[in-house]
Amino acid sequence: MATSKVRSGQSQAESVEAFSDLDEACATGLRQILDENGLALAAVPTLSAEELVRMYEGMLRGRLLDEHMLTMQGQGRVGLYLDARGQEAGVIAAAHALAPDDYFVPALREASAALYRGLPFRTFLAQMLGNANDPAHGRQAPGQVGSRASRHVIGSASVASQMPHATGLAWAARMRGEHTVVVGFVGDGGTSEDDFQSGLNFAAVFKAPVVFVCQNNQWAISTPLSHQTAARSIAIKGLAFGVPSFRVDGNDVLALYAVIKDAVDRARSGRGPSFIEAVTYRLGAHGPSDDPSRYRDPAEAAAWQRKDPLIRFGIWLHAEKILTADAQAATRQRIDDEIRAAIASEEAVGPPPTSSLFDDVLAEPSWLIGEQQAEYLRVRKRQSSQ
Ligand SMILES: Cc1ncc(C[n+]2csc(CCOP(=O)(O)OP(=O)(O)O)c2C)c(N)n1
Repeated sequence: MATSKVRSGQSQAESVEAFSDLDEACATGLRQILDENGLALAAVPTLSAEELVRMYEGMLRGRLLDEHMLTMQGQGRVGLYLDARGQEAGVIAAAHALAPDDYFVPALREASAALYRGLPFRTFLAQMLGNANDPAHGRQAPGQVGSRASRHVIGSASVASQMPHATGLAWAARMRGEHTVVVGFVGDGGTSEDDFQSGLNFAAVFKAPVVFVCQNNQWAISTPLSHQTAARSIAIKGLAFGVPSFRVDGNDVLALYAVIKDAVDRARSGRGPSFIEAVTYRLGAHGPSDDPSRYRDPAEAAAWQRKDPLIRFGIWLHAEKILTADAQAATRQRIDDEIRAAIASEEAVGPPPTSSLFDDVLAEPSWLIGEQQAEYLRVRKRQSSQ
């Protein structure tokens, strides 16, 4: 960011801290590489064909997974699930920009990043189902997945709590002398929370190696963006904290990757945080109890459907002869088969043993937990003999 210099003898309060026209343009314009018809308008970031195909597969896996999970949720086979249909580009661009040791701190809809970064599909499902294979023994809040090995922090339903969490992780890594970068997600609704400001401010002041991505999907349940903020953009808020901030087409995975990768590199080299607004749309409902037809115009959703990030990327990959339309259809079938097989296997696994309720509660077993466990088992035994 371009800021005017503080002259010697002048306090920071007296100085004129300004951001440049370029900073403002980056935070209020719309960075785009692929247009809505899948045509490249600007230089494509350096990515091998293999990487591009992997990113496409990651987005497609997220989409298909969402469709299966929503069906299962409707049938009462999984608990709460919040989907990311239409928002896959930001999730996969960020996941691809990170190194394996970096951390991903999801908001509500970024579970497919965990799969992209190595969480086995069956473990993901075990967590969704809370079955005996679930490393958390079914105790995790519904719909929240996490992976220590893949450094995907378990989701928190508390909106915007991810901002201070991401900053804290990044700051801790910095204090330990590690080169770890953290990406933290937030929604447009989350930007009205205090945690948004605390996270950004601390990261900016202490140059924490963190990249914040706001999935501006236009709606926070039934609150439209126009009721969320009167600011010219969401990204421009970052400039007030002294954070380089960018507004990007959130359905353009190439533009998002380019901007997020730059931000990750900046963070890793000690140049502090960045803030990226991904302008996208929540194609589906907020969650299972929400009916968007009550508050939004179906024409709006239809217009965004035409900007679908997967279709756009698919058209470009086909035109570049990286992945033909037939190969895309075959990929869809293969991933769908994988998902169906994993669901069948994990649904056949029973619930965790009831005794596991008492495992890992405390580092050292206590007499109190022991007493509770004995009482619980006594009651269970009596009930099963009745
Ligand atoms: C601190 C807090 N306040 C309110 C809620 C209730 N709530 C759940 S989701 C949501 C809207 C979130 O909107 P946004 O941040 O834009 O994310 P999106 O759902 O669009 O992905 C709200 C208000 C909550 N979970 N946490």
